[in-house]
Amino acid sequence: MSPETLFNSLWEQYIALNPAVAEIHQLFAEHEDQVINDHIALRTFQHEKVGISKVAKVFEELGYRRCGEYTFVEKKLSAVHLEHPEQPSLPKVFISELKLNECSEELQRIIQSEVINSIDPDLANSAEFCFSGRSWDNICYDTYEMLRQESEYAAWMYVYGYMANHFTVKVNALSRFESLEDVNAFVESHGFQLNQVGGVIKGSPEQCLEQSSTIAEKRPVTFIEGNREIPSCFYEFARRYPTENGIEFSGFIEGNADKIFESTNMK
Ligand code: OOG
Ligand code: NI
Repeated sequence: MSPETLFNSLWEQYIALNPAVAEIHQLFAEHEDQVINDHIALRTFQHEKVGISKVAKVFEELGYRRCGEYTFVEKKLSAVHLEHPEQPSLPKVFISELKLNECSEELQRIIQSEVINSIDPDLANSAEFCFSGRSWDNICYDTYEMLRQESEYAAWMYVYGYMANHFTVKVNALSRFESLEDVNAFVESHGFQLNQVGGVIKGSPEQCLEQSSTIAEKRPVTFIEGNREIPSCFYEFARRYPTENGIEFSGFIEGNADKIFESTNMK
């Protein structure tokens, strides 16, 4: 699979599930020749069958290299980001995993039996794994609620599974917008809500990265108990600045990311 095919599959899955994202993208496309993606993000569980190594491998086989590591103590997450050294115009990839061994035994038991055991091992070893969505069925709303009390991340994964939970517009590459503030005002003026956790703009020019994101729209999901509306995916906007060496900062910032994760929270 070529990087173009992979990102295309991820994009199609993402906008099919998230009409608000498709609308926002369309609004940018009306004003811009092209809308460049800074990065995408994928989530998983720390486990040899499906962990970061499995997901990262898909990108590594396409020439991506691991460039940064991140830890989120409170959320019990660890993450890496990958870049493509030969094709820097390809989106960066941020992959996180929930450290199951730090979670309650109940959560571990549910994720192991309902999610991990249900994933076809061949699927987990394929490039398609990244956009396989939820390959387990009969999800239970009570279980979703229980997971959510402990980890919004686990609950989101239980419902949606493997997909890009966001794409990110690279603000630097937009010709009609000067600043992230301008982008935010544009998005809000069309009636879309932004994630306010820790302030709308996460980061600063001094940190060489400013980010904002929409709140994931709620989409209908079928549970054993019936249909419920559950936050799905969001859209992010990022502006990068050069570091002291004059080269654009290409990493991520734990303090920002910690808040961006919450764009898919139910509350
Ligand atoms: C990833 C959140 C972190 C960023 O740009 O810092 C992130 C996620 O929500 O899975 O995307
Ligand atoms: Ni992001």
